[in-house]
Order: sequence, then structure tokens, then C-alpha cells
Amino acid sequence: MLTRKSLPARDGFRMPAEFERHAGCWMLWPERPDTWRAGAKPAQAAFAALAAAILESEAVTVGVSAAQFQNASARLPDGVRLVEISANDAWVRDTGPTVLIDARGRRRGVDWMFNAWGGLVGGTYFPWDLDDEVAQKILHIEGLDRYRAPFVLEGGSIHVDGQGTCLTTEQCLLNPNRNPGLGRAEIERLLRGYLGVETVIWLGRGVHLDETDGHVDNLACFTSPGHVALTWTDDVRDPQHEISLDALQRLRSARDARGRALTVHKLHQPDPMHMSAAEAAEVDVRPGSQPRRAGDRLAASYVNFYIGNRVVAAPRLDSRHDAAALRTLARLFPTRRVVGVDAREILLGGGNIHCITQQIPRGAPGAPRAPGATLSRAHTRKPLS
Ligand code: KQY
Repeated sequence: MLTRKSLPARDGFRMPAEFERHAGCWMLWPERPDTWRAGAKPAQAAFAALAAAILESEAVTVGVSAAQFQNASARLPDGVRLVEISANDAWVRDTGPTVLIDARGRRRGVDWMFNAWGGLVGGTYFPWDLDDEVAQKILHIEGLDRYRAPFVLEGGSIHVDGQGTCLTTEQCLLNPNRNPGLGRAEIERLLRGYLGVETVIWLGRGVHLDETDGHVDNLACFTSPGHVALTWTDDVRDPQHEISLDALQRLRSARDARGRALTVHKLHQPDPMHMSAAEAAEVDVRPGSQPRRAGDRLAASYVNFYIGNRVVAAPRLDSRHDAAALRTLARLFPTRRVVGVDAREILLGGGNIHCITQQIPRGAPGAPRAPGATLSRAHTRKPLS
């Protein structure tokens, strides 16, 4: 694996949309007891169910600590590739690489700097040193060259349409706890350089009380070029209403990189969800980690789904709203099967399905490796093709 010193866009690479073809999907096994209640056992069951759903249509690799290897091996479905890897937690959307593709079907990955969603100013745990190495390790295992980006960014804070447009939020990307000193124009320049996009569409705030400082992947995402799903509530007294209305107005007045107006599809949010006293009591207390309290409102949204090759894995959150959300997704993804996965246990940890998955785009068969690249010694497994 080479570390490239140039810029992906200059080298002809772009980030494909999530709805383009994947070689597979990465997840990380949950274990830390100050994030996941009851020693992470309920979360592990949810992760295993999600892995099974995604495995229907693409390869799944799960990174796991040495201490949890045998447990994960017993609980995950047959067919999952297990790889021992160290991490501080299980949010591979944010700690994993963003894999790019060029016109010849070659792939390289971006390894973003990571500071646990805000570092010592609002971040959710300390330390995060192992998380910051996850992308590099995945790229080694996949045999893909790497660009180390010189700025902090999480994968959940961007969505692309694969045709030159990036969707993001001001609340996260312009937050001084990520890249103090970098303004909007500088961030846009970096997004163009590292994602190969031309147009950045800025939404304002993310989902109410989202502890990532408003990741776009909980608020809105492209479902196909020119089409965006947006979390929504009709309840004008809910703080989410104003946030989603602002996003709707911005999306309706935006043009994508190809000059198209966007069609917005509303996904009505679940009724407000809260952490129960019993659930909060089962989360370890640790100085420096995000405290969990009974009654905390959870940042619940149906937009936080994963688009696999032939399935969409979507969160089940609230029996009053699940069916409508899954029906809308079935309409938006007519060539895929929408699979509902119980997601409350993931939500209690502070994220959702999209946050714990990371797609590896499929390269062209036989696409040449980058010139001069050498396999690293860490590359001991067959890469996803
Ligand atoms: O939603 C995400 N992308 C990650 C949430 C992380 C929460 C950490 N406590």
C-alpha cells in the first residue's frame, strides 16, 4: 500500500455514490461498555442481524478486537469475514476509509483525520488514537493505496451522488471543533480535491440532538442522481420541524453538479424516542465519555440506512412509522429489497445503521493496481474484488 502525496481529483479519482456497485461492506464489532449497554450484548445481536441482511447481496467484513474474536465469530452469521483490528469503538462510517474510483476502475482510499466528533471540545470519548488508524488498516487489508487527508472529516458527514455533487451540513463541517481556521471556501476546495466533486450543497443543522454535530447521513441522502431523502416531521412544535424545513428549502433551491433541480422525498421521523432508566443504568460511566442519562432524547431518523447491492438495510425504530418509511424506501429503490433491521440498540449507542457500515466500491475486473504500488506485509487476506 502506497501513501499518495497528490490529490485524488488531480489523479482522476472520485467518490462513487453508495448506490453504485460495491465489492463489499465493512463493520466493526461493538464492545465498549460506556457506549453499548449491558456489556454490548444487545448491540452485538443488532450488528449480527444487520450483517446478515447485508450479506444477502455483498461480502461483509467485520473488524474485531482480539478479546472479542471468538465471541464475534460465534455470533456473526456464516460467511462474514472476520479480521482482527484494534479500534476505540464501532463507527466505521466515520473511522473507515472513503474508497474512490477512477475511469479505469482503479480504486484508492481517503484516510481522513479523526477526532471523535470534536476532540476535547465536544467529542464523545478520549482517546481516539486507534480509531484514527482504522482507515489505514482497512486499506492495507484491501490492498488499496491511500491518501491521508490533512483535515478532520467523518464519512457520515458527507453524501455524494457520484456525479459531482456533495451534500453536507454547516453544523458539522464548519464546526470549530473539527477544523478551526478552515472556512467554507477552504473546506469546499478540500472536498473538491479529495472527493472529486464540483458542487457542494450546504444544509444547515443536522438532526436534533445528534451527537455528531449534525452529520448529514442522519438528515438527508441521495437515493439516486437528482433525488434526495430527507428526515421530516409534520409536528411544528418538534425542534426537528424547523431544521428539516430549512433543509427542504435549501434542497429545493439547489442545483446539482449537472444543473438538475433535486426532487426531495420526505421520510417521516419516528415519534420522539428516549433512553429508558433501565437502559441508562446499563451503560458504564467513564470520565471523558459521553454520559448517558434516563430520558435522553435519541437522534432517531429513517434516513440512516445502508444501500447494498441488492438490499437496502433500513432501521426499524417505531411501529407507528416503520411501515411507511420502509414503503417509501421500497419505492425509491425499486431494484432492491428493503430489509428492516431493529435499530434501537444501535441508536442507544449514538448512531444508526449507516454509521456502523462502510461500503467498498467495486473496481473494474482486472483493473491494474496503481503503478509502483507494493503489497504491504499486513496484506494476508484475499481483498474484496
Ligand atoms: O452517528 C455516527 N456517525 C456516529 C455516532 C458516534 C457516537 C459516539 N458516541
